[in-house]
Amino acid sequence: MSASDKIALDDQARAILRGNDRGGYTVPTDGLYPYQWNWDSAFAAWGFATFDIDRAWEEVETLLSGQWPSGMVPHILFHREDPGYFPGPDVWGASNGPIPSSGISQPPVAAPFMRAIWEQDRAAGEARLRALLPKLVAWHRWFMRWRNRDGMIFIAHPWEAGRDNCADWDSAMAMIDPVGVGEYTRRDTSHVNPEMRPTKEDYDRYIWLVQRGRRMGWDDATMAADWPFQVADPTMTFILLRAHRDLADMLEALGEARGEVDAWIREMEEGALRLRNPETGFFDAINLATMEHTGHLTSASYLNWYAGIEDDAMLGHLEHCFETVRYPVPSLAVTSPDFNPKRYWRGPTWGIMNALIGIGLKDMGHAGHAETLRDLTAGLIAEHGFAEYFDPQTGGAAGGGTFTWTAAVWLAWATPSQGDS
Ligand code: 9WN
Repeated sequence: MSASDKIALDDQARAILRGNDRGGYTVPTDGLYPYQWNWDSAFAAWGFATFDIDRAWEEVETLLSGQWPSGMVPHILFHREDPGYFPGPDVWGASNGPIPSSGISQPPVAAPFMRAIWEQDRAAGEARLRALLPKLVAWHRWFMRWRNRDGMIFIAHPWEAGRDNCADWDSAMAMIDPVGVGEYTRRDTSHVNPEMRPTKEDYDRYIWLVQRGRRMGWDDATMAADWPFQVADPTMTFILLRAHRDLADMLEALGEARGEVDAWIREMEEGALRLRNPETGFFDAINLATMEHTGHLTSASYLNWYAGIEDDAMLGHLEHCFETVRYPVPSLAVTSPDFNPKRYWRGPTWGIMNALIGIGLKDMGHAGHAETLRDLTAGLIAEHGFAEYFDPQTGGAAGGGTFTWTAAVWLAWATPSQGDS
């Protein structure tokens, strides 16, 4: 990549973050996603930190300002109503927190990215971090209380994992009969080619679960007693374990007690290993209704290093993936009968997953693998733009364009400029 191409792409990425800034929070992309999404925002903050540290802090402060009294931090904050997205605040009916929101959470990448921001801004950022840490502790405690099964973290809705139509949920979704869901109008398929989005069968179940949560007042105890979709998820489990480690280190650095978080780490170090499928040897999800492994090798399977877990078999799978897939890491292995290169989380490559996998690899001493993945991701974005996700075989851009988290991943991780410093 020439120096001028690199500068142009860095400029473009910054312009995307600025363009998606709605004042204190960033939307994932204009039109398709007009609200503040939880893990998108944490990525956005990481991206902002490369050129506007104050704006980076502000992003996570706004996100955590939507925290519910239970500690839960919602997956969507509906700051200003927008008819362009379905389901909106009226469908969720969740008024449990200070800002209208959804009733579920999303992968807690906030702690790792807040640590990255604070490490660049130790002196000035300390007071801001100190104010936010209790909120992070409360959110992590909520996961340990309401989404924990033997040290594995489960999701109560496919949207909670952030990998909406992933094959990992198929067996649990098949157990739901979305009777009475009624008529509704999707908005996503008017923004994006329907072949790149979840099917109507998926959406009927997504909305049916939302209607059920709403009837239960999104009350954790009521939901825990009778909830038909619970899948232990490698995204949530590996990310929360990593997030606990970063949180504990930040608490210690600021002179706060870390014992409670250390106990969670120990519990999850054991729990995360339960996600290893004894038949295939790789990490996958478990449908808690049947206790069966789902049997799918997904991009989330490779988050073990991000959680600080070494695994030779996963390294072998990754090397095979590098040899056989032009633009890794596909959200579902290309050899799977369910692989679809265009349909969202059933095949496409996502820059955010690559960044998390790459960070983990580097942290665990696999610098060569991390660099390969970073170079391939940089090439993908440079050739095909700041898309929401990409066809892993052709690199073709898919989903929404001018995407916040792809721009953030570029600035904070993929851009060759990162190697300049
Ligand atoms: C539902 C915003 C979000 C991401 C998710 C991604 C997609 C929403 C949707 O977009 O989900 O939450 O309507 O499709 O799957 O990971 O946070 O970018």
